[in-house]
Amino acid sequence: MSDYKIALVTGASAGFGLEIAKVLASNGFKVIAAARRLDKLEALKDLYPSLILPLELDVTDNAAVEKALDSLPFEFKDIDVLINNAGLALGVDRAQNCNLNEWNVMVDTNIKGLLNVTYKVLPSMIKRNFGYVINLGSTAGAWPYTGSNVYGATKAFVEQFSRNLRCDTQGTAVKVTVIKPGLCSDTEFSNVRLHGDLDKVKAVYQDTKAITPKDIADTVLYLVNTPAHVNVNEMELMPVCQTYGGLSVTRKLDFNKR
Ligand code: NDP
Ligand code: 8X3
Repeated sequence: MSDYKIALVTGASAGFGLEIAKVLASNGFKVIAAARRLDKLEALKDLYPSLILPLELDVTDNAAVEKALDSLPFEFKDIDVLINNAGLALGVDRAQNCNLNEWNVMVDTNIKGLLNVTYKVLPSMIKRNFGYVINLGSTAGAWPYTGSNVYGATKAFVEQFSRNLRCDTQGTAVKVTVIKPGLCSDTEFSNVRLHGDLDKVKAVYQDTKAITPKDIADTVLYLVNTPAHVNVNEMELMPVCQTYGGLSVTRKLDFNKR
């Protein structure tokens, strides 16, 4: 049984976040389940009525984050575990063909949203000398690929911010981990990224056995059960069917073409 009792999971209406909330609640956690789609969170609450607190929240709206977290009921107030999971990718085009608004949405959600929530929750953990911040990065934060441009860069931010949080929490019992998954299926991620083009979504996972939300939720469960003196800094997970790409070379590149 984990020493931690209360978790805030952002992006709990789908994918990893939904499964993390379920697994934590199944293991006795009180879970503040945050996302924009309240109906999905209410459905989650129906499964664990006394353990789930649905919280309609857009993490990009800092005023809303402040207000929501200041208004938590007493029994959910002291957040022990923060799972910064809300995030998204938009598009797979090369940078020169991208949509600036989509870049900004990724920055606002994956970087600023994560900061808004962390900024609000971390001080109480430090004050209580007790807590755990788990951030969802991605293999895309470390390993570049065509079309990853801003998405990968936001996840590189998450990775380095997590490392820097380890430095800033030094001297306290607060833990920080960044989980960096690779190819994962059974979430809405590719549907969002590919703007609902189901054929393209299907092609992403065709003939693979990708990581599932359950794999990620079990990883979180493992982390929150590590001994108090152990900090797992980073976890990079890929399905066995995925591995690193090689460096890419264009042969016979025409420098004179204008
Ligand atoms: P999903 O699209 O299935 O879920 C994303 C969740 O984030 C949803 O609950 C969504 O809820 C929430 N969300 C999005 N924007 C906001 C916002 N502005 N405010 C609050 N909540 C928001 O994606 P995954 O579960 O696959 O991904 C979860 C995390 O894991 C992301 O950070 C993603 O980058 C990362 N990741 C995913 C991988 C994958 O292949 N699936 C691999 C590596 C990392 P709602 O729309 O209701 O607000
Ligand atoms: C999601 C993994 O490979 O689609 O973060 O970028 S990938």
